[in-house]
Amino acid sequence: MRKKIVAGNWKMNLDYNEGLSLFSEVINIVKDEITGTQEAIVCSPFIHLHSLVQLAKGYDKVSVGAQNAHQAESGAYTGEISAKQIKSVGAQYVILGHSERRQYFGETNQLLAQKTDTALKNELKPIFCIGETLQEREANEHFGIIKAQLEEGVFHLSETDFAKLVIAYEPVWAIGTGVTASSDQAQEIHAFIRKEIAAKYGEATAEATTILYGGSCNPKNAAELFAQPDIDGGLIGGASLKSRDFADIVKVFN
Ligand code: 3PY
Repeated sequence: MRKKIVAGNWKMNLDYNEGLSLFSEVINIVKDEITGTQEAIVCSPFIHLHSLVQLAKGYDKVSVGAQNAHQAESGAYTGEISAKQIKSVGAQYVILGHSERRQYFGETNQLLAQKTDTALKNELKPIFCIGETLQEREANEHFGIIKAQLEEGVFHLSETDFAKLVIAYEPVWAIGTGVTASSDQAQEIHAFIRKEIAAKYGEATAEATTILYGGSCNPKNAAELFAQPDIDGGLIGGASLKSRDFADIVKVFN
């Protein structure tokens, strides 16, 4: 059975102490609630990573991730952070290709392919985000856009490396807008993503790939979304900043 994951994306929120308090609260609420093949991940700003990893020790179903990493191994890239540095503090995951990175920092599928390679080389597991804009959906281009994001971003990987990824479908029109894709709309795209993975890597890999839904996912809509056969959890924005809300979403799988 593939792994169910609820991952929080704190984005550029919370100072150091606020982050530690929130994470401690989250662990306290969810520690006994995570069962079976389920995992809770918190993707924090870089300043929190080391401390969160320390707090998560002993809770093997709670992991920590970053929200971005540079494509180079190291070097003169002022203000950037490498996959190796993230790995060195014990984080296990990294979000790559979030639509805010694509939109505000010009990240392309080609750049994200390089970032994915470097993250994997440094034993970080990418949570690779894909999703269409409102204009692309209205122009009925969403399937083509998703296919290109997969083909150009991650389908160059070997089957073994691809199996280390988590895919997150985040329709751009649902991010930070309060608008959520309906469970039918999300399921339709998740099934499409799984079909594309099957065509490239075979049924077994497709069946084993965790595909998360992201975009205004909250305690009210999570149960219906996660009940869909191809939705294996969520990448949670705003609701991950409130311990109760995040914990309630984690508990959906119980
Ligand atoms: C959102 O829910 O807004 C997100 O962007 C999650 O990554």
